Amino acid sequence: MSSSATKQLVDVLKVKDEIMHAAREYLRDRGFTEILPVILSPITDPLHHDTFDGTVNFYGSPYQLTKSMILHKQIALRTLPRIYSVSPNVRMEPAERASFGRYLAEFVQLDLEVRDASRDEIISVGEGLLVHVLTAVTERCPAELVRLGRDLATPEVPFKRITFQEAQEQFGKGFDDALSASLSTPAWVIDFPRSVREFYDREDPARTDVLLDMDLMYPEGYGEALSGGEREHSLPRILRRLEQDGIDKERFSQYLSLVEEGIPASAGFGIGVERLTRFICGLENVEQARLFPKAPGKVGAI
Ligand code: ASN
Repeated sequence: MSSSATKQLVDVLKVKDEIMHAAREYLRDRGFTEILPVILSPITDPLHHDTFDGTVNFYGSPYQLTKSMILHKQIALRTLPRIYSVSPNVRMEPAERASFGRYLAEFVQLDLEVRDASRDEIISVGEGLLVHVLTAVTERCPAELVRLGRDLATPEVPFKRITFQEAQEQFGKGFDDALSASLSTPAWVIDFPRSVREFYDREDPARTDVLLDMDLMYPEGYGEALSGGEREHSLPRILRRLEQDGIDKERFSQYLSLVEEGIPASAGFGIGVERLTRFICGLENVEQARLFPKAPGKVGAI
């Protein structure tokens, strides 16, 4: 690595450290408890897009590397009302995605969930968290930001909202990049159609093809920041959604037994730590946001 790249990495890692410190500070002040991440489990997020599964032979049983902690977050809320985890995720995306500059095959999500929360409440947690982190980094890392050439503005809340349908009408299919490039402050995309998201995102009772979920988009073309929403928690609705998605319910048998016993209603989101670092530091590629990056398809990285 060149000495200028090494110097940049030192600043980026300092900013990332401050991001995590500020995020933990914000969540702890609002009654969240940090839970330790799950790395191996017979169940994980099925995701809606292509990834190759990371399967480990766990004493003769296939266990998967975590793709997101969503199902464990729902179960954890049986024990604690407001939780978050700094959760390593492995998503072996198709190799072409490395060229987009925002995918890592191994990344970390700050993944949170709140019992009995609505989407609006969780949207305010997301806005407050981002504003707190941006303010803290601006105050505590001024020299690093100057060296990185980044002049950050703290956005005003509430952030603008646009529905999935409006975004598609204005920016076309796969609108993320065009929408993000058009923004000068972060904005929410809400109301995704059921067909493009996972079985755990809750349907709007008034419009069953629309989900009570959301993504946050960064401005300036940095793309998606986070995904989340309200969750399905009733067994019959979850079983119906699994069937509609053509997913064999046996794959989730341990989860479904716990849902049958009862899991609470909830809402939450997961925000990608490296993407947040990339946005705050103004980096070209998310691979510059961590030590030991593993980009899709790039075999050999340690
Ligand atoms: N962590 C996200 C959520 O809470 C799910 C994901 O990353 N697929 O909704």
